[in-house]
Amino acid sequence: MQEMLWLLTLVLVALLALVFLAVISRAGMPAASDVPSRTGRYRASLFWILVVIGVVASYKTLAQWPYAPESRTTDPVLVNAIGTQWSWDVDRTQLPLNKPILFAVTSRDVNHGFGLYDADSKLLTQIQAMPGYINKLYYTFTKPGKYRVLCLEYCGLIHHDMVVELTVAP
Ligand SMILES: [Cu+2]
Repeated sequence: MQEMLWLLTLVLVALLALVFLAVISRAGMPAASDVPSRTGRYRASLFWILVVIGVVASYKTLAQWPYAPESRTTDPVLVNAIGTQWSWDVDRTQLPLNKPILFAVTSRDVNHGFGLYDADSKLLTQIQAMPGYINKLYYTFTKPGKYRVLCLEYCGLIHHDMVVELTVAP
């Protein structure tokens, strides 16, 4: 398998090199045709349509990223969370409803991923837990119930055991 992939890579690299050589050999020649074609006429408008589609699609999809803007947050409830191989040390697991929470996240050893999940195991938000840094994650719970913090970054043998349960109540 490895051999076959290596040969395939060599063949593709050789083909790419041929394309480059063909382009280089034609450099400096006059353009094949300057007669405006149908696509040529609409090229500028097509370009701008693509730009608009790209901007709208980016805005729509990026807006769904699970990051709460810090500027909306006033007087948050502080929760310190420390990742260690292989557990979370969270100083507060009973959390209030509809109040901004500031998770101050760090690590004692290696990088971990602080992932906040709801009862249906849907990822709500996440941040890196890094030794030597305190990363701030703001989140406001709008539904009461059980939530879980899981490690999102593989950090060793018992990585899957890094779970802590949070309870949100009014
Ligand atoms: Cu971890």
